[in-house]
Amino acid sequence: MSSPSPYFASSQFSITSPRRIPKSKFTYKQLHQLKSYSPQTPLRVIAHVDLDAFYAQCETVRLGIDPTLPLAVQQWQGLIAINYPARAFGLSRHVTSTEALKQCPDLILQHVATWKEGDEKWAYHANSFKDMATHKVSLDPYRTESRKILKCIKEALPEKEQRVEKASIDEVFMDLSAQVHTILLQRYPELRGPAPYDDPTERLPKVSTTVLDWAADALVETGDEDGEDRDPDWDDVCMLIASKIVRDVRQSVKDTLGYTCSGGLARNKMLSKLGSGYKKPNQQTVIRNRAVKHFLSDMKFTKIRMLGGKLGDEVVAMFGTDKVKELVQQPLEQLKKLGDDTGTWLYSIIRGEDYSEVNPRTQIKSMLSAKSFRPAINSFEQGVRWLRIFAADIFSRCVEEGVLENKRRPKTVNLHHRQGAQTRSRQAPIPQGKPLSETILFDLAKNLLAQLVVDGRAWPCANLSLSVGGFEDGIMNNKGIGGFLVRGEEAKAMMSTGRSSTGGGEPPAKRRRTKGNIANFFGLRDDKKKDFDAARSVLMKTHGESTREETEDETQENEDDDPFEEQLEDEAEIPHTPPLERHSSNTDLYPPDTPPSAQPPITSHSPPSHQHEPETPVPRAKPPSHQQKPDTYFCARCNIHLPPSEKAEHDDYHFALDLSKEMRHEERNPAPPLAAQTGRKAPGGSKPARGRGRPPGSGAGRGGGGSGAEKGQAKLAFGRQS
Ligand code: DCP
Ligand code: CA
Repeated sequence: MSSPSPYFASSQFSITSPRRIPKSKFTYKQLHQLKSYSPQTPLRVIAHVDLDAFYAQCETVRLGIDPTLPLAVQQWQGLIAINYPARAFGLSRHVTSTEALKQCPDLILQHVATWKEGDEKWAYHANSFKDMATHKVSLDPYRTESRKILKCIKEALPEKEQRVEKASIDEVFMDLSAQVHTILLQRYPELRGPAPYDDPTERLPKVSTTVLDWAADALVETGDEDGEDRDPDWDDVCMLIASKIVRDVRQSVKDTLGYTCSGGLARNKMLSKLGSGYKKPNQQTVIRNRAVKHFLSDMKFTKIRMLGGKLGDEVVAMFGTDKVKELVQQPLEQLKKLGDDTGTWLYSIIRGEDYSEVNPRTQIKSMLSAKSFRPAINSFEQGVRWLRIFAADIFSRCVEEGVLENKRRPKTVNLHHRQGAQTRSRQAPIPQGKPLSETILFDLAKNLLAQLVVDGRAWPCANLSLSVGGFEDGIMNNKGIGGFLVRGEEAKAMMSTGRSSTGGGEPPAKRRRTKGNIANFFGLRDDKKKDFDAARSVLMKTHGESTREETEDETQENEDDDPFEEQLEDEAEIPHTPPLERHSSNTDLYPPDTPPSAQPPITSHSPPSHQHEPETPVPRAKPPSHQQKPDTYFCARCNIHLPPSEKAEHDDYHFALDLSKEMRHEERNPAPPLAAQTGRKAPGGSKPARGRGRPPGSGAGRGGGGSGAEKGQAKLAFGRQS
């Protein structure tokens, strides 16, 4: 709280008649909480700023085009951003470029920049909409503009009283509470000083002005008959002050960079975001506390953050409505059918309660480069070509993040692979002891793809995406030479990678591999074999020359057709984990039984990371302790790590393979009748003995199959489990 002020002496409070003077609804404590950005105060002011038709504006500004002309940004045949003059012709993201031109013949169509394989950098190519098969979209130009906008917004706010969160490429949240607090105290001296009787629960004096000038703001109505007649309180004044700040910020973006944006102001993030989308373009909307109930009541809850996707659909299906005003009729217990946390969160959010904080971390968390294939791609070689572009794309962005100067660097690399509704992913740590390079990224990515291919069912592939994550501040001081040795996890990253399988589509039970697939192992198809061999050789190469000879034999014998069963899980989503906070509302919007906001739901989940701890090949004599990690199964014959649940299938695969070798051998060198009569077994035992119930480690799965080709597997022993 501010130090005692001389102005306070003349305040309207006195010990003899403290309660007769009309007072504010808000307390000194709540005013004080503004200064520390507390989500608990109902005086809190959050703004959301969203660029209008962002990519379209980027192109308009870049090309110096008159912004009143209709323009759309094209990606292949589709439109991904449409400026407002073009929207006046009824254009939306759902139309193709051809249809759009019919609807608006003067439409300026600008294709996004693309990476062409082999090029050093993305570029704007003429007619690139025809190059879908060989080019990959680059959003770098928009990311660059996004960074400039963020910088501009921050510069328009006081350095010491700003809290800005980049929410997406063209959105930011700002918690203006502290800045508003300062301005409030400057402008209204009666608010300075300690609370009467030093009691922070004392009410603030009433606002001295009765009319607030909202300038050009779109003001959401209260819906109540006397809503506008009630005198302004300090929450209205806070909003007014913040509204001027947002107007100035928007003006600064326009003056400095030429972009228009829309703003929303309210007491929390959820409402402010709804506000910025309420009136567009180039406007700002204020949702005062007194207008929240009315504002939400006409709204579809599917427009609320986190309710736009699967969770929203689930709620609609369960309660048969998408309207807030109908859902608020449901008691908390009913909503808890969605789960306790989700139900409680939903109960609060549809009443306009959201206590999530504006997170000022604006640094990049991860980077992703992806491509959807139409038609799907069908070979390891094709996949690798795209990975080269992804690696170049991501690396160039890493360079901008200061990776070369070791300011920041990612820790993990992920490859996601989609086939129909099923997705799978592989993850590996990025070696930290040496400078990151495009080649390192590419090699890791290639290795991950090889893992997927060797595991089977990789083709046709509809989408591949490579991402790096876990960005950390780099260590700037010199490391000893030992720091640059690749070892432990890093060494493993270079050769074998972690595994996390995800999926979609069918429920897991349906996806279990049928026994009939064993038979498929015997059918060798040249194209598949070639593909499998290419992937295998990538994995083998990472083990160094000493193992290559032996593994080549093995590779030649590999005949793969869907050898492994996938352990499938739901497709990954970004987890939503707003802070857990409890709050007693000070507003009278809802009845007293409104529960405190509780833990918001985890509306989705990340796939469990089955990242396998690597075993280091150097020095072999002293393996890291995690070598024994029980949740991994390492196949020394393939040099890959698998979840234990896949061990049985994997052993089946080797069994089938060995059996097939055996049979071929027999075809070439027919066994004497006597041998046949002795019941000569396939390596590792007979089929019935090799079902799922067999003891781990039995049979051919660990190089114990007895075929000559596998002798050298002992040299790969660094990956063994025990
Ligand atoms: N974007 C995209 N594909 C989508 C949605 C968006 O490529 N399905 C890109 C293009 C948009 C940018 O993201 O310009 C920002 O998305 P918005 O949803 O904010 O849309 P706009 O900024 O284009 O329009 P608005 O004025 O409605 O915010
Ligand atoms: Ca936008």
